[in-house]
Amino acid sequence: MMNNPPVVSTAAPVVVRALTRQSVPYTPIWLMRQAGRYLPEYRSLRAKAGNFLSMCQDPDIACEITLQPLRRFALDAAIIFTDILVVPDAMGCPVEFSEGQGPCFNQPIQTLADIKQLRGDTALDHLNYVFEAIQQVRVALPAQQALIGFAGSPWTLAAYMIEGSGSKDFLVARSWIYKNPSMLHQLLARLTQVIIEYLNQQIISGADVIMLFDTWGGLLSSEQYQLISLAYMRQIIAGLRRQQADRYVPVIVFTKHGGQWLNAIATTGCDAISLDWTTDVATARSMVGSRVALQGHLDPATLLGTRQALEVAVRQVLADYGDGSGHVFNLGHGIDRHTSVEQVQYLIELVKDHSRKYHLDEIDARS
Ligand code: 1CP
Repeated sequence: MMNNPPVVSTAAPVVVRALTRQSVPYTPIWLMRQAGRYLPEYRSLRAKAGNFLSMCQDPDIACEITLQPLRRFALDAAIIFTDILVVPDAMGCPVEFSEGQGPCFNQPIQTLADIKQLRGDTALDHLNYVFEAIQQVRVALPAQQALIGFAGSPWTLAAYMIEGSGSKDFLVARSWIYKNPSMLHQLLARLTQVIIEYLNQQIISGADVIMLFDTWGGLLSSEQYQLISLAYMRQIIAGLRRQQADRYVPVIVFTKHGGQWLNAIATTGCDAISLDWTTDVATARSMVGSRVALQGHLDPATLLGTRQALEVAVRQVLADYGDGSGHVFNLGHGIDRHTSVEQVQYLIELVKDHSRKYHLDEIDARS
């Protein structure tokens, strides 16, 4: 079955056009975690600001960091500088980012009372700094470059709130599926409502694209993935006001290690699926056909290898997708902090140089 793609203006950013499978002259590119510690200008701002969360909460700084990678590289999109964990924080479950230790919740969710105490409607009042930063970036960004807004999936956020920190397997959070299923679903439902309003407000503030980061969906069994993660992402997508008066805002879903569930993800109503590095683009395309666009999947480790190996890998990803629109070049996960800026520069040149030949028919069709 083919979904009818929404009609998007030819003046829309290239990334928006690719995500809605409209013709584009080349494959656009942006990179997960493109703002961050591999950039010297980020490190120097971070050293001055001291604290990661306070950088997110200052719209001027968040705007500046969002734009840093776009000043250096010919990227086709910016992603707003914030974190998925600002949402639990705004709901009254405070998060701290301590140096070298990752995120930490000092009062993890343990009881039904903890869930009932979380802010619902009023959580958004504590996220104004995100909306202000989005407005500032949208004003500063050229029209052809898209601004990506985002949120964590309800399951991914719940996993941190229950576990209290990052984890390899989130065993405490997963044990709730079998110990406290009704409490877990109440938490997921509450998060879902807040995320819908949060993302709609990002759209109103100027986000051109929305991405859902379901980083820990891949830890679930196939059955539980549908019930605990996908069902709530489906509700979120249904609740988003994607069609604005003057523009359409596509939605991307990223479930890390979700390669076996691409068909199910394609039924959520999303416009695109982001692939991690374990699911190649050709396999993904054969699974989902042209129902949704694809993003990803270059292994972030290729940026730590030789230039030759990077070129081979980039050409492979482009050839795997093949002719036509519907692909946004990206990594399979975030850039590693030890990546060199030269290698990122080279990656972007390679994609620009080698992708045009896959879009020749589209250019002919338009002229
Ligand atoms: O300077 C620092 O020490 C902070 C490092 C850092 C950065 C740069 C963190 C802490 N978050 C961020 C920004 C961020 N986080 C962005 C915007 C920047 C960009 O993409 O250019 C985004 C989209 C995120 C999203 C995010 N945060 C996710 C989902 C995507 C993913 O990477 O899977 C997750 C899981 C987080 C939690 C988080 N925040 C920070 C860290 C180190 C982590 C991961 C912790 C863990 O492993 O559990």
